[in-house]
This record gives sequence, structure tokens and C-alpha cells, in this order.
Amino acid sequence: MAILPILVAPHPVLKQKAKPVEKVDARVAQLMDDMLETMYDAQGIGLAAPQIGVLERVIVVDVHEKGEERRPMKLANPEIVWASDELVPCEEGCLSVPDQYADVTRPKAVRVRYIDQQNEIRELEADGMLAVCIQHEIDHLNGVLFVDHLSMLKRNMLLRKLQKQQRSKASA
Ligand code: GNR
Ligand code: NI
Repeated sequence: MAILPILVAPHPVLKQKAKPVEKVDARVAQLMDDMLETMYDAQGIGLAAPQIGVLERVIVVDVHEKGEERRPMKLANPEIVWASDELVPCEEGCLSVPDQYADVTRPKAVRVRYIDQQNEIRELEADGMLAVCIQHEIDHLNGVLFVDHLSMLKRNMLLRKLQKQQRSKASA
């Protein structure tokens, strides 16, 4: 198990498209476990492999409530096979865009096909925070950050705030 550094925007790897996993073998299973450990350490509810510099289609998610047991989910090659017509806004944040938040509107519910840690093809249906998080993570696999869903004005404002914050952090 290992806690890995998380890349922060505007890192170029975060803009690249990740490659499908051929098979969930021991190496990919280990990657999933390292990603979960990194996610819990950073107090996130999801993490996509590109955020730790690995351009493979692997995501982990855990949206358990505070005080409840962990509910880790590990998905390789996740694909949205159905999305509801109904859209809902939700305030999003991102470990790669630290301390910045904005409303993003996405389908309320999705059905996702993926490969699990035992290399089995599975499907799940999600709504609420799980649906938001899975869509946010799949975006990362396509080089898309939540700020890319905002108007250019809002995106630039937020990315400038991030840069300013990163600069003051680096000189502290
Ligand atoms: O920890 C996270 N919280 C979050 C809140 C609202 C919508 C999406 C997320 S995902 C984010 C972790 C992260 O950056 N995953 O890529
Ligand atoms: Ni993110």
C-alpha cells in the first residue's frame, strides 16, 4: 500500500485522455488499493488514476456518510451506458483543484458498466452523491476537470484563485 502525490491543475497530465485497462490483474488491483489509500488520506470521496499521474482508466469512489463504515468502490474502464434526462446541480470540488468549489449540473442518475477488482464485468446504477462522483471521476479519465463545465469567466476566475493560492503556499 502507498500514498501517492496528487497532481494539481494546470498539470498537463490532467488534460490527457487515459487508456483502457486490458485486464484487472494483480498490478491494477494494487493500483486500485494505492488510489483508495491516497484518497482516504486526502479526505476525498473519489480519485481517478490520472490524478496520481497514471493515464489508465481506473477510478475509486467512497461516498459513505460520516460515522458510517467505509464503502470502497473500485472501477476499471467505467462507461456510462445510461443517463437520466433529469439534470441536477451539485457543488463540486476536486483534489486537483484544491479549495475551489462551484456548482456543476449533471444527469441526476446514471447506469455504469465497469470491470471490478476480480476482473468481472459489472453494472451499477447510481444517483445522489455517488452519481455526481462517478461522473466527476470519468471526466478525469477524459482529461476533463469540473471547472471545464463552467463558463470561461468562472473557470478563469477560479483557476486564477488557485494559482495565487499555490504561489503563496510555495513561498510559505
Ligand atoms: O473529494 C471530492 N469531493 C467531491 C465533491 C463534489 C463533487 C465531486 C467530488 S470528487 C472530489 C475528489 C476528486 O477530486 N476526485 O477526482
Ligand atoms: Ni477530481
